[in-house]
Amino acid sequence: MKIESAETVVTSPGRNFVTLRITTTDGVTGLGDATLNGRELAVDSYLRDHVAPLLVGRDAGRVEDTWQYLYRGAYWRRGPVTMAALAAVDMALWDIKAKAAGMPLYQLLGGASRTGALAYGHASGRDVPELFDSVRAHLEAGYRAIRIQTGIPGLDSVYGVAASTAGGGQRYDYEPARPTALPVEEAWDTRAYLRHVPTVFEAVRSEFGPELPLLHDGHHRMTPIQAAKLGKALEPYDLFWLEDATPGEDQAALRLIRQHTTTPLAIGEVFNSAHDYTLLLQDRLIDYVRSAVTHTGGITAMKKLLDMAGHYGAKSGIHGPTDISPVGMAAALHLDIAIHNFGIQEYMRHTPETLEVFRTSYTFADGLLHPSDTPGLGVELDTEAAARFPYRAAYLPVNRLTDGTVHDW
Ligand code: GCO
Ligand code: MG
Repeated sequence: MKIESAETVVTSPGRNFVTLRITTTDGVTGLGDATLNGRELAVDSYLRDHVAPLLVGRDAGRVEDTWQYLYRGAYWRRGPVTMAALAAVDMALWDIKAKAAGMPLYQLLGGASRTGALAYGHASGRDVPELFDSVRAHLEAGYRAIRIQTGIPGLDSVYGVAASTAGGGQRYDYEPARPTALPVEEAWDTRAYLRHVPTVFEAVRSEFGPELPLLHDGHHRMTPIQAAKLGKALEPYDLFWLEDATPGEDQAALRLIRQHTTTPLAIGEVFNSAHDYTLLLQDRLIDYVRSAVTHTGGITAMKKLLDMAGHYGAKSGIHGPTDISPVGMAAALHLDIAIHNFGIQEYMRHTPETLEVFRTSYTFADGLLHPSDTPGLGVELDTEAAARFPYRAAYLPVNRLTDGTVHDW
């Protein structure tokens, strides 16, 4: 079975997605997610201009060989654009292999290790009462683990807080990449944040009790010592994890945080290679691996990364915001079900428009996600629907301290 064509589809049903569709000489098609929020067209070009010509005529069954060919063969390796492109090829080839075998992908990854994947949703509110409403709505929607983010007194708009609570917060519609000519600029004050967050967790624990797994995302904004202080302050509230406490490229920062707190640590959504985790795993500085299948070279690379994490007692927490397309989400779910060291899966529901373009078959019930038993990844792309939603340039916000200094967003 040879690759006959490899085309990209860029569509914007509410937000931008880049999808690779590979077709074989036998007429089997496979899909891969290549979405890199705010830099979509760079990956589209990488795939169209540099990768697709290399794929045509290759044996579609040689997944590992194709991965190595594109990774080592490019000479220039790693980086978010390269690894998102590679991920899309890898997902599409696994999709084809599993469809050809007549099996859901997780069967080819070793079969099911569990009955479903525990998912967490994003509750948020501009203040605590609004946050409580959002937590309640998530519980009603079936979530059994919840991420908590709130507005900070004195700051106008803050990462992770839905601009609109329409729909009672049941569908979290926070989409930070806005279709504007220039990125929106937000203002940030870490000291105000550090004072406020423990009071929010105190309120949530007293309202919702000790059982509910609670998560929080620091979104790269703290220094190591600030993160250590927050981790310590949050210990009484028994977090499932504190995510991205410090900027991703500073691996040694996690050692300092670790020395001060027993709050579990998660990091990695901006990483794109298993090599980014070497120190973190070997020195046991983190508890959860946050990479996205889409940004870390696909299923082949993620399986190896998660197996390596397992050797060091770390678990998976695969990145799953709405900028991961339903194709990338399905790839995550097949891994979640198959691997031994599963931790949790992030799950923000896609908009109805997105689900019109991507026909999914995975399901969510009783707090658990289930990949379907449809052969392959279990997602189909409706290209006619995709064409109705043309690409719109969009940027993620830029963050500044209140004195104007550019800060991590
Ligand atoms: C998360 C992430 C996302 C990112 C987004 C940027 O934990 O879900 O932090 O919300 O901000 O992926 O494109
Ligand atoms: Mg995050």
